[in-house]
Amino acid sequence: MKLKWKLLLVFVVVLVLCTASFAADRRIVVGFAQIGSESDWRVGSTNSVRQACADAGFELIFVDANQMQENQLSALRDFITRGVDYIGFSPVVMTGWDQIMMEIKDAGIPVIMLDRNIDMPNHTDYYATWIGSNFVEEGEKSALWLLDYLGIHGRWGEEINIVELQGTVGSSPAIDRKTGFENIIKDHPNLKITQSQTGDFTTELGKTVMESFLRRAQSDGVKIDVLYAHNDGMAIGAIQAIKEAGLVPGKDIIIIGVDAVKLAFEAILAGEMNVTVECSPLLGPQFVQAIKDIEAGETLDKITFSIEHVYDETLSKLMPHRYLSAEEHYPSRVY
Ligand code: GZL
Repeated sequence: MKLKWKLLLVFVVVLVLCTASFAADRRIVVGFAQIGSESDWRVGSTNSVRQACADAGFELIFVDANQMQENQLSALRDFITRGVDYIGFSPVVMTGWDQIMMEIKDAGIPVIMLDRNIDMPNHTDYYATWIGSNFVEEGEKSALWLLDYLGIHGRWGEEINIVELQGTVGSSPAIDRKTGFENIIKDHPNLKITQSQTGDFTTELGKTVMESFLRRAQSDGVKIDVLYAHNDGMAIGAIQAIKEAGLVPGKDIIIIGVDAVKLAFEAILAGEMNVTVECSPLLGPQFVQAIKDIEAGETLDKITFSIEHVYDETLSKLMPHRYLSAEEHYPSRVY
């Protein structure tokens, strides 16, 4: 073989080895635009993402948007400017992302949606996958639990007045949890939502709005039988308001929450709350795995649901195939 071909062969081999070495040593940079720290659930979500990225050796640029869309938008634009390898993102509300998602796509940066979702034309074209919970199912589970609970307490068919603490207005969990709950109660005209207002997923506003629900119920002479709170944080705030009004939460008013945070388990064990429908924030490992799969050249499913349960201390004793014991599972809770 002529010398020049030998030299060319050596050059190519060296180039391939250097490329392979660079690729193996390249540290993946991830930009994550988190909603905020409005609830224990959100803190659990943040901890899960941080831990999973640290375990994977990724460089994480993390932004807490304090529940403000403009902060998330500026974080996403900064990620483009910095040329991150991947973007993770849990949108505070569903709309207002069209322009930035097109800019991210033009920049060729894969997006992994976590937890909440966006609403724009052909939205699945703008992210590699969405990982989270089925919020409609969580709303349906909440209403089905209530039907089972009323049934075993001989209150089937009784006129039941429900007040609803909605999550952040315009967010996918608030929209879908309301839809799911109403999907079930629409077939039971004795179950009525008499008052419904956002508590923005916070304990403080949940208490304030529950105080207004109680005042109005007293002035209208329309008692409250059930509280359906779109997250446990608001339910905890409402429990404080109910106790300050001289009523017994969990007995005078049935308390339904969503998330399955530790404080909800503690309230259930104290008899002040009746049920919590799990919505797992522990999505960090699935988030990292999605990045690794993309690195390996795989095409991801557009939706990855997490597995979730319903915890109480009443129906779980009678229907263990459908409901789990809060007492039994409390020690293993991590958020
Ligand atoms: C649900 C998540 C919600 C939680 C709230 O996936 O987006 O936001 O239910 C949190 O606790 O604030």
